[in-house]
Amino acid sequence: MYTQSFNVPDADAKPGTPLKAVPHDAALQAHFDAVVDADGKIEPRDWMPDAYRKTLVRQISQHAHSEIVGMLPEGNWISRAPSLKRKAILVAKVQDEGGHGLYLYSAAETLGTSRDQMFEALHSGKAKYSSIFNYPTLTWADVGVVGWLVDGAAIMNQIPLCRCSFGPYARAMIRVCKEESFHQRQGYEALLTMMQGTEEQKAMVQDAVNRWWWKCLAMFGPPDADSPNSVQGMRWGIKRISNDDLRQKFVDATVPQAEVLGVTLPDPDLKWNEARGHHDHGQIDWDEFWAVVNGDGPCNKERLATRVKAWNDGAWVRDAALAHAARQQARAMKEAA
Ligand code: BYC
Repeated sequence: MYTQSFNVPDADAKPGTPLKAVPHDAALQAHFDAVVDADGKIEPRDWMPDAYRKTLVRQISQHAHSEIVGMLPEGNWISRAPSLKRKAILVAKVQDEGGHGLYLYSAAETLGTSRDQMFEALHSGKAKYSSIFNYPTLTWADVGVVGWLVDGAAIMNQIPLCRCSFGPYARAMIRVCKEESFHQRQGYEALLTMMQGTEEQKAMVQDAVNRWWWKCLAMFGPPDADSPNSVQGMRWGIKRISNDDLRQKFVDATVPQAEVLGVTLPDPDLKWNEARGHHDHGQIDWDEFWAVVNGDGPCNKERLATRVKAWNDGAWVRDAALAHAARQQARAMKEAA
């Protein structure tokens, strides 16, 4: 056996068991199903159905794009942060998001898609990224609210992904979630400080909450009944909790935080339902969500143009790094000869 890619499945596969010689696809499929059913991990070297690979590339690359585009609304406030402390925190947070993008692009690359292909899809407008980053950050309070609510929603969605059936994605998410937790707390703490300030500052926080709340609820994706990818994603152990259930968990977790903060969540229908043991909430505007996903949000064009410009402006760095690597390789070969 020369490489792991020639490995094939055991008859009684256990999670993490290396594959051995494979006579036909049915055995491969059976091994894959057994690993997934046993909550094991599928690794890049393992056989996997094409549709599983495609779904992962779709989700992980969309996720990576979201992290990179997600640097923009907050990055926009770095030069205007109100103190050195807030600036240092914000710089660290935005850098973290860039790092998350890089782990995720690396995880997607293990599935055989190149980074150039993924960037091409983003820059040409073919690829999706989270709807939430197509809204503007109008005031300093938006930076706090993005940390509290957007990162809070991201954590809710991403903690189950730490148990995703695809090993590289699951492992990347463990570190991402730890960092997201710091992001959420720094946002909440910044808002707590503002809520102890002047009436103007309090009004600024409430205004930001009013503008972001519904967008954050939509972030979890369409209702389960209208989510074409959910059933298969859950069958494959990629998604562990449905869009609606995650949204509900987010609402239930956020209501008491809003009370401590002293803000009102802008939904007259938001109330505790004793029978369900959850909060009921009002209707999300799905027409707006789909308009934004399809390119018609307030900032879609600006976000994409900024990414494309950053890519073009960075061409000389990539060229220089490649030239340097080629020279080093040539020197190493000469020395070895
Ligand atoms: N925005 O069948 P569904 C972050 C699309 S990073 C845009 O439910 P699925 C952060 C969906 O892609 C946040 N599109 O799909 C970063 C699908 O279209 P395609 C990003 C959305 O995949 C920096 C169609 O709607 N997090 O938080 O089963 C700073 C039908 O949906 C959205 C991730 O990417 C949306 N909100 O479930 C701060 C997490 N929702 O692809 C914070 C990983 C749905 O069929 N991704 N669509 O053309 C996931 O968990 C899942 O992909 C989703 C959607 C829950 C997002």
